[in-house]
Amino acid sequence: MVTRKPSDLRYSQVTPKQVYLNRRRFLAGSIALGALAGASSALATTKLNGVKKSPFSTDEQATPFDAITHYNNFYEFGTDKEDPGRNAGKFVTSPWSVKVDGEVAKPLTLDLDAIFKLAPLEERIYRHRCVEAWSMVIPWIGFPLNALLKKVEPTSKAKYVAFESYFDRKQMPQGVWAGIPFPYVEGLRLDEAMNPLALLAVGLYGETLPNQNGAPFRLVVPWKYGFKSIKSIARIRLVEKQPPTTWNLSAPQEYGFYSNVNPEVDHPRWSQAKERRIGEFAKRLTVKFNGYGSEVASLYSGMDLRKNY
Ligand SMILES: Nc1nc2c(c(=O)[nH]1)N[C@H]1C(S)=C(S)[C@@H](COP(=O)(O)O)O[C@H]1N2
Ligand SMILES: [Mo]
Repeated sequence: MVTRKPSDLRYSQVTPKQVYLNRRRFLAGSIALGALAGASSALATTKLNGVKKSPFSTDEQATPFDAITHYNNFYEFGTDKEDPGRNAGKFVTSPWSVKVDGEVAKPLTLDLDAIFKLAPLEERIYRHRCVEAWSMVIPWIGFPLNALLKKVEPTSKAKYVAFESYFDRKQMPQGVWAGIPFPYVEGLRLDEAMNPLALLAVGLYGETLPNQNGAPFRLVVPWKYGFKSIKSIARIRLVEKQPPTTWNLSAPQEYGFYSNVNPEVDHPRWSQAKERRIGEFAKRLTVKFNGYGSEVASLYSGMDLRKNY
């Protein structure tokens, strides 16, 4: 199912393509497809050019494309892992507009073209650890969130960044049954948001984001549980006070604002000590800050991470 005509795509680093089958052949040849690999319908994605490799990438084996795109949490499109892949195909992500305002000197409204041109695109192969105790390795394409934040010039009052996902109950009818409020909202402390690891992703595996992964652009915060990585962002606000976050609103005793990956602090209903890497059988030990401690641990020095879970 093709949801975007190549003629709709004018952003500079994108070239229209019908090489989906070539990509599928490439993947089948280079990666042993895991048990989750299924027949995937054609995705309306577009190849991204001029992407440079990042030193922040892990050299761990990337999770197969089919698992990354058919084992998703995107509750607006349903709560089963296969629902987003099934239901998000017709989600309209072009044209798109995102407002960046609040405590900033230079508020901005970005269209798709401006988003893709904001900063040089990098491939960042990151570990992803979901709070549900599974993990993946995902070859994202994007640019540091701090490139956008520097553009809008946060004022001295700006202490947090608040994010809001797009929500349209007509396009996301399955959201009614999700049991969480929409639009989905998330937040970071400004210094967390400025950390070079925090990424705004516009693609994965060399192409624009499939809708189920948060097209046209989403946050990726690799040292935090996956729910912090908010999808299909429509609004970004720099604010003075800690903003509300969807999972904390829904179950505050289970999900805090920080949500750093931490094997020492269990979820009240299950252990966080281990994780299942999608495609693997034996469980792995979960690493504090998802293995990114040398880059981010200093953000939390002096904080009690049991209280600030
Ligand atoms: N808008 C929105 N963003 C979201 C979610 C969601 O339900 N809605 N789920 C979160 C969770 S729990 C995870 S694990 C990741 C999953 O991202 P992926 O499907 O690209 O792996 O998205 C996060 N971002
Ligand atoms: Mo998650």
